[in-house]
Amino acid sequence: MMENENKKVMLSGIQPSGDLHLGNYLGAIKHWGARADEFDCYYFMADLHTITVRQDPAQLRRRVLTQLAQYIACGLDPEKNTLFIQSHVPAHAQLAWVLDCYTMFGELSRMTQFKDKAAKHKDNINAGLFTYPSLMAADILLYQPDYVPVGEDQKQHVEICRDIANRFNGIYGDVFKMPEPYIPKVGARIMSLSTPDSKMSKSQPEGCVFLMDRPEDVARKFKRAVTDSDTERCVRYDRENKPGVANLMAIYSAVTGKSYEDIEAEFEGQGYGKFKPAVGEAVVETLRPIREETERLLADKAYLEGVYRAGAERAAYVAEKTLRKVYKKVGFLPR
Ligand code: ATP
Ligand code: LTN
Repeated sequence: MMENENKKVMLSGIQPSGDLHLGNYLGAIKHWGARADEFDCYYFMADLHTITVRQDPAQLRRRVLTQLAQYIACGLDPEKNTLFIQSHVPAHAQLAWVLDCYTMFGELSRMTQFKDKAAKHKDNINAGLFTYPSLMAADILLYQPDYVPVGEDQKQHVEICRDIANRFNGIYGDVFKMPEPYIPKVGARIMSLSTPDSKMSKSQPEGCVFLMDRPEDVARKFKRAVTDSDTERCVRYDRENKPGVANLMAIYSAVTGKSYEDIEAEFEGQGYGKFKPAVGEAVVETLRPIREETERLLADKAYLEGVYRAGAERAAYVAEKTLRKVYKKVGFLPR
């Protein structure tokens, strides 16, 4: 049903390093399910990546399962998308090792995420944190995808993946297909509600709206959202001078489908007092069915187990095929 030679392939993953938030939804997951009939789709929980930062084992297990339930609740139908857990498919770690040997120290040193995380976790700058991009390249290249839908911050990792694939193909012929990052026009970079100059992120819970937040908490976070100290106080899109308002407009546009011009017209002459609760209300209504469906799914562990087992089996079939080809190309003697 799912594997079809003629269909284009789409693949992405998210680390279960915290609870999913509005940025993850609007920048990534929301766009994954939309093309499920047209594409052969693979979406996974990147648990191997998550241990680059210390995790509590029980929390990690809980988050992986919650994230799977959230993928489904956000509209990813397990019948149409292959949903799986990265550590269930050993080919990811196996190809990552091979690709490590085709990835340069210098290019890894330039990765923004590595520099940020190394600065944040000074006591644990481990080798995995440094080689994170070659594991991500393995995740991608195993499935020969056409598109990798991610938020803006992951673009650099998809680019290094292309560099690694190019280098490998240059030596061994056309082994890997060249993947394209697929970055949404609206929602690719949702900013924190409390500090609109930094991106909304689970590691900064304050200005972050989690998918499982109660409606009253979501509403409160929007009412308190930092707007701008300009005297004009009107709803107008100006990313540079009014980053707080621009961010709220991006969120409102992403959840309602309204253009920035429509939004400016809707709140003309009304100031921020009306605008902020309206954005909050629209987000509450977007998140309500997702939260309720996640809770329902989490109560049915047997169903979730069935989904991730079937997903791992389908994913491993495709991944192992690519891995065998790579092993042969580099000269490993078959067993
Ligand atoms: P971190 O704790 O590392 O900051 P995060 O909250 O940024 O984590 P990731 O797991 O790195 O989340 O990202 C998962 C996906 O969601 C990626 O495709 C990423 O580009 C996207 N994403 C994350 N944050 C945002 C955001 N604020 N706006 C839009 N997309 C985002
Ligand atoms: N680094 C990504 C998660 C990730 C990923 C991938 C995304 C791991 N492997 C492969 C796309 C394709 C992040 O969201 N931080």
